[in-house]
Amino acid sequence: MIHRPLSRIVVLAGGVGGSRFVRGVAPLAAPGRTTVIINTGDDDQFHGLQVSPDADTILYVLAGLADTRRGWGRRGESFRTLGALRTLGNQTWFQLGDLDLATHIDRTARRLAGEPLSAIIATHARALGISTRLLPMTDAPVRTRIRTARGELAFQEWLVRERARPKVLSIRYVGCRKADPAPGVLDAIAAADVILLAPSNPFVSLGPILAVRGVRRALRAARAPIVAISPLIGGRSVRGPADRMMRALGVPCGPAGLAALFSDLLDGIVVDDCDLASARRGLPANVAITATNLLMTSPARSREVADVALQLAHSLARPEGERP
Ligand code: FO1
Repeated sequence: MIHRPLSRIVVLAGGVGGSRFVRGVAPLAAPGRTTVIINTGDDDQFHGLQVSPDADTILYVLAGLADTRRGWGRRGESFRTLGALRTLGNQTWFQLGDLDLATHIDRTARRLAGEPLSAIIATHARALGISTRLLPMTDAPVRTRIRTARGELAFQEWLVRERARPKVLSIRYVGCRKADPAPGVLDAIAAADVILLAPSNPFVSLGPILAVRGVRRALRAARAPIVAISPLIGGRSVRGPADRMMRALGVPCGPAGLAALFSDLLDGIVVDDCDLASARRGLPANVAITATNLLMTSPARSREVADVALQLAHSLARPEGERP
């Protein structure tokens, strides 16, 4: 079923939750009508290669190439090159599979030749037959850094090397003040009929996107309703460290805490069935709430969640003018 075929849908996304949600939105929209604005704060360099984990995860999921059980990388790949790099004395805690490496080699070569990241992601999407428009939040380098009691770490050092164990004291997005949105980002937000905040980590997936110059302002000015999908079920993140981060940073770990982080933006929120009562108690009256089973364990479940989010957003659409 195609959802309101002419609606222009913008999704802000990052991480595994983001990719699972985007896999549900894409088949419900007409080709070319969905734009995904992707977090690049997780990007880093390994073995001299430029790695963009969230862009690649979304690319592989939409192309049907992802290792969906693991949540990142490509299905059926081996790690022989990584093993050879280890033999040569390199650190290999960030696992890059042999097929995934092709993406990083090509991205790095194109970057060195002067192509911006947005053009490279568009080339990769086209090559893999993806009709959804994928935009990085910015072409400029923005890096999420995590301040912990053991010092400040790059995001992947904290998440993968340290297994998200050091307690988070604060988070910063280095470079965001100088980062302009990638070409097409602000136009897509302004032209959107529906804007969805994917069930991604609010601090390290959505936070960097909102910190890029002018993005939050553009969202506030957008005529489209903005609906967030909760990454939490019963106070726990479905995957990843969002719940621990919220607690460490003193944000209530539930729909109310999430809504507070986006209070200037939200028109609606989709929560899990088990969180409906607490959402009704804790959310401001101007945020519409709907509930469903938020576990996206299959493409069909992703479509169901996307369908609920789109229905809520369409019910909140204002035909004319800016948000009140
Ligand atoms: N996550 C891990 O937990 N361990 C890894 O070794 C790892 C490698 C990796 C390689 C490429 C890629 O695109 C993603 C990778 N991820 C890995 C996932 C990544 O660290 C995070 O899921 C995202 O950055 C969070 O959004």
